[in-house]
Amino acid sequence: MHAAVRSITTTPFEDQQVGTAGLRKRVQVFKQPHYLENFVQSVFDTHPGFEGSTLVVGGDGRYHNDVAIQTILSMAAAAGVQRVVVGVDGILSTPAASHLIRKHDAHGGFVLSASHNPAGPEGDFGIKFSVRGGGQAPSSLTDAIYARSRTITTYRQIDAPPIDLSQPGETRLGSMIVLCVDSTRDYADLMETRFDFDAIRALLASGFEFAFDAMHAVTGPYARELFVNRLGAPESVLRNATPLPDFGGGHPDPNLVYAADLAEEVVTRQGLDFAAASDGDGDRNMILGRGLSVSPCESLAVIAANARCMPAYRNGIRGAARSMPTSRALDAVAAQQGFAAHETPTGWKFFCNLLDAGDIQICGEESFGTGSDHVREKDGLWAVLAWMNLLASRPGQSVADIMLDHWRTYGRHYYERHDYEGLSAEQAERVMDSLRQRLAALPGQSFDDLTVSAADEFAYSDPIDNSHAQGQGLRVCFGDAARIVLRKSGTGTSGATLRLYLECLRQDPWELRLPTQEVLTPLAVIA
Ligand code: VG1
Ligand code: CO
Repeated sequence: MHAAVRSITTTPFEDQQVGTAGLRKRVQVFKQPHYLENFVQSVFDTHPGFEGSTLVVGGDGRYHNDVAIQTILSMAAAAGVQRVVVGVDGILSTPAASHLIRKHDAHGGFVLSASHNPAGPEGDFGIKFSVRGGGQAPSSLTDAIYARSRTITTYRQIDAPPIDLSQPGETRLGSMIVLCVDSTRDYADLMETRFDFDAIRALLASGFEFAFDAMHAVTGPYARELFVNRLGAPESVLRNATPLPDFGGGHPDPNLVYAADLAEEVVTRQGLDFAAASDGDGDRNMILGRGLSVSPCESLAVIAANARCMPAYRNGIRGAARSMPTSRALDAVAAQQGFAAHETPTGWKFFCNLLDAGDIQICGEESFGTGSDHVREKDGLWAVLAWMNLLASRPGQSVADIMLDHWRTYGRHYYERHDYEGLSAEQAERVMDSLRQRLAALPGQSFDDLTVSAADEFAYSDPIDNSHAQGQGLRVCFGDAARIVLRKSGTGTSGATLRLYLECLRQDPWELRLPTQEVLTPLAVIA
């Protein structure tokens, strides 16, 4: 079928600068005529090489996903893309999309998601562009896309009716091939190469009580393929496993606030051995054990400390990385085990060069994100399987046993993040500025029994491509004992959010099981 390419005249929008993870705005903003088109064309104009190549497209299934996908398909055909790989119904989790980009050696991919932000006509929408290799576009590229979006005058589409994406199979759009795939199979195949599925199957068959909450978002079908079809668990382990365009009216952010029911069942009522949840686009994870929740910083440290139990890392790892605000629990493991520990700015894209170079195998963020070198995004279900693999390798031990053992070996980094939402940009800047002004004078000053050892504004030089990222958050260190971090969020869609991160290390045996609040309150007062 031949289809005519149409050039459509447009005018620029001024606000298409991406944040920590893609361009994220209210649905109403994305629904404006030309808004999505301008951004997508700016990508095609800025990042050459799409002609004759493969593109991956999919999203978390939220409201407006279907419409946006058809727009991108028609623009891809006009841009001369040879083949688009798209998920059935246009659905792909963020890690599954990264995997498909790698598997098909695609030139790039578009993932439509605003992660855990609420969906629906009044909710949020977003788009992330990923490059070959499956990682989100680096800042140099997103800056160029932003610059292009401010001068754009036309975009191109082809004239063709929408494509049916309800079944796997191949169709044509103009001269472009649209390959619609069931990505749950590809994804589960990848997981089978990373974990000891036999051991996990045996664990699940041994009376181990487990639940996974997909929060009505993208991971339901992936979780069914993994836990039910391949690992033999009953369907009843799945909660909220049907993706809904409005996420059931919920807020698919897997934490103790938004996954409160699951937390109450496992942590308070101690009703299950192990439970987990994931977010809107499937890249975040929450880990719960009978009677306790595992903080993401510690989950990262525990997974890295026990990497050898996973078949992929039988011989150990060369290195691991954490985002700057993530607690130094990982560093304590690295120091004892002798692997490298890297500290990068917030946002998964900063891990990608290190992963590509083989310098790190495992990485994570305090914001419920953990992952490895199997893809170039954080991966919620990967983290859940990593924990199951770990539990399977330590028969008879509970999550609580594993944590206590970990704290005895490495100490416990008590940790908390406080979010100050709904601020004006000026208010947020003023708070940042007042601390920024004081940084130089802080070292040597004492607060209670803590003395500031270093205070600075975090900047990062990428060791692989020497790119530089400045203004990545303010940090005040009290040696290894404690740390305060303050930074501005880059994922909001209205107003400004400040995040305050508090961390305190305790190593004495009697200090390993204190209430987090009790340990951190003095530090909060100092902050
Ligand atoms: C937040 C988190 C950050 C994460 C980002 C994207 O960014 O703090 O660690 O990488 O969200 O996560 P910010 O700038 O608001 O602090 V998401 O799941 O898109 O899945
Ligand atoms: Co997410």
